[in-house]
Amino acid sequence: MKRIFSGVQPTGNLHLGNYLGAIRNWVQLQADFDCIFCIVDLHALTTPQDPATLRAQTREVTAAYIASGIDAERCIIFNQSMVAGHSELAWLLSCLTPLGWLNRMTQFKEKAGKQKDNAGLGLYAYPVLMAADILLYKATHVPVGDDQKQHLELARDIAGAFNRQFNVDYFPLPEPQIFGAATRVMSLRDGTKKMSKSDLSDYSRINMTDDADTVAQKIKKAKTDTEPLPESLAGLEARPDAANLLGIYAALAGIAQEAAVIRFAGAAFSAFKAELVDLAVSVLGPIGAEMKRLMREPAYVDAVLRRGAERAGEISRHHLSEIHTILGLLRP
Ligand code: AQP
Repeated sequence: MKRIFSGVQPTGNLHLGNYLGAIRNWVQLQADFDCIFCIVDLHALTTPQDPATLRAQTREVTAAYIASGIDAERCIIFNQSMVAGHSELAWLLSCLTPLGWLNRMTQFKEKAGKQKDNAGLGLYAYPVLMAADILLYKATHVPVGDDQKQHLELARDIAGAFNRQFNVDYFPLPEPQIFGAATRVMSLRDGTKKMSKSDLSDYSRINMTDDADTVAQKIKKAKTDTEPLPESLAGLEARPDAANLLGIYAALAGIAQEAAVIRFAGAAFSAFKAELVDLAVSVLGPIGAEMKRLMREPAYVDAVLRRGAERAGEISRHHLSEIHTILGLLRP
């Protein structure tokens, strides 16, 4: 059985990068995999969160999954904290994880910055919780963006260490699920930085719930350079803002970036941006509208999460009982 596990943190401002780089791809996976899509609220707690906002954002991510086309019957959709097995397995795995492995994680270094001694233990141990998320369900494949590749490697190392230490073939080593046109969406204000929820400027990103006027404003103001668009892909070198906008166009249109370059070869940014606005609004408009509708029905969204947590909890309990036995934890 091929099983996918993936998740998004409910940290607000879901954006076009989250959609094109993650959620949209997951929709395609439903046909071929047994899919578990989580809202990883425990991961969100590695940075300070306001409780009421966290609850609202958890519902927002759930709404984004459903509005983007993830089928809550076919897949399991739930929030991580509803299944206690994630925290428990994270502890069990943390006892097998050498500090040296965690010390190599670049995301901790980036997020903790110079304030390393003040960063929480949770932020440091984040990759072990991520390994637990995946291994709890014995997921075989994990769709990951560039930024999470190192963490998936660690999950594989931890799975291997467990199997070796207890001389079992219990955890499958999860494979990265790579997509043909992996999309990394960059900031609209700086084509060298990834589009991010936590960027202070709302103009750096297109949010999944932005209305048509806002999308148009943001694209019009997106950073460009003074040259017309290039005639070939090679002409995008050293032009990160142009490359980003053409990449977004290509991803939204479902074409290769080279095809987008050819379509707009020699065009002025103003003409290209007008077409990009129309395309972005036509793709995101219906999804954003459906998200807003679902967010007005929290009881429905909560019911989806509860049902998902029941289904995930069943798998989790079954695996944890096997893991306890392997570890020698008595289950009288
Ligand atoms: N800019 C992006 N381009 C492509 N994919 C992206 N993802 C995030 N940003 C981009 C993918 O979205 C999924 C969920 O990400 P996450 O919520 O777990 O957190 P993140 O990767 O940390 O997202 P942000 O926006 O960058 O949040 P902050 O600002 O809080 O750090 C992942 O699959 C990710 O690859």
